[in-house]
Amino acid sequence: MVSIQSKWRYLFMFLGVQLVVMALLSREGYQKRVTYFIRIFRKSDGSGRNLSASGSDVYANLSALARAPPSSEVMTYCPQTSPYIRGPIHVSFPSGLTLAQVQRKNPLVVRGGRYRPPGCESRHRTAIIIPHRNREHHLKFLLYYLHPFLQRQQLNYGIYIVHQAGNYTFNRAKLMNVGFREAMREEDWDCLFFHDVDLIPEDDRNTYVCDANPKHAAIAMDKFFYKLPYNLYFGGVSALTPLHYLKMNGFPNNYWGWGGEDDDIGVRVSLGGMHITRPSVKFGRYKMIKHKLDKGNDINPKRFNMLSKTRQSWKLDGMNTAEYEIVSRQYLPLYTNITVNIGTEAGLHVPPEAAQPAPVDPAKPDQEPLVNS
Ligand code: UDH
Ligand code: NGS
Repeated sequence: MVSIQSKWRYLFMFLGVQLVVMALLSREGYQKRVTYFIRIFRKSDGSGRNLSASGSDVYANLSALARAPPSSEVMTYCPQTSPYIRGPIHVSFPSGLTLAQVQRKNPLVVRGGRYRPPGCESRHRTAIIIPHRNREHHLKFLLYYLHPFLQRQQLNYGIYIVHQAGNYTFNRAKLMNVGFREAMREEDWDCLFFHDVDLIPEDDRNTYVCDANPKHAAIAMDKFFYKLPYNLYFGGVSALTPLHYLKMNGFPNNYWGWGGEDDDIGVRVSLGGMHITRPSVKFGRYKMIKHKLDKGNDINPKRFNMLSKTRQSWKLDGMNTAEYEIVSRQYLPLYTNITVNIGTEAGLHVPPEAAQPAPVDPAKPDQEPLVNS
């Protein structure tokens, strides 16, 4: 038999335990942990959409742009800040997306992937340069997001894909030199964005215009937990004016394979008497389409040695020595496709079978690209 006295004792003990639990729950640290777990559960709704990444549909207000009043005789400049900017963008990668769909969703984009705001004169002329080979699946998603993103910013823009011909080792920086020269041949662009094909901007306040100094735009990528991986990082997406580009003698031509070329470009910024600027971590957010190292883009074993010599080499290798041959130039509905022969490490006219590509890294035997959609 339990006496009335001991019943009270149990009741007080029970209330005491509850009090302790409540005190713990109300502590800030605990609340944070609870919120963290709630977020994990909210991440997946079963449809595959990432609900933790809030943000609006990048096409939400595009019809308003198309309805902008027709230009009067004298075009006035667009406002300093575009009224169509909305902030965070929801980014996901639905399967089955086609280029024809992207084209239909962007009726104001014309031949070669060009656009001008319909109702006003843009204050900025921006060329997007995308080094490319064998990443059509990524390109489709980038175009899907980039076109409306740039239109929201009321830019006069053009998108250039610089496609490396052949199977020889990939050379990202040299393709950008080609993109710079070929884009400038066509139009007096005042800003060039050098843009990896697999990076999708997640906030349209990250404006695609140039700063007084070279700008590193991809400051916060999801793969680096939305933080800069290291202070001098200049990879992914960067923006330079033609003057910046020439001051640093463009980009190096001799980084064949993966790694180091972006660090070399970062060093060139300071060697050219400039410094790197960046948008805020809140705006410069990017989602990367996941993949592995590509076939033909093995890790460059010479990169550290080359990086140690940038100070001596930058004036001898760059825009002033970029040798290439344009294979074709196609003005497609959503972009200008420039296919280029950039040669091999042995030179422009040495047949690829005679030139030896960089050896495969034994630590990376699996070179098959893997794409998530
Ligand atoms: N690119 C291509 N085709 C290729 C290789 C590269 O189009 O075959 C372009 C593309 O625009 C890409 C960019 O070059 O976004 C940069 O190449 P990358 O995506 O391979 O480099 P990133 O550093 O990713 O972004 C590499 C992932 C594996 C790194 C392993 C080494 N630690
Ligand atoms: C550095 C590379 C950069 C590269 C960065 C991020 O180590 O080219 O990592 O790489 N520099 C050298 O190798 C010298 S990532 O995590 O994106 O694969 O961009």
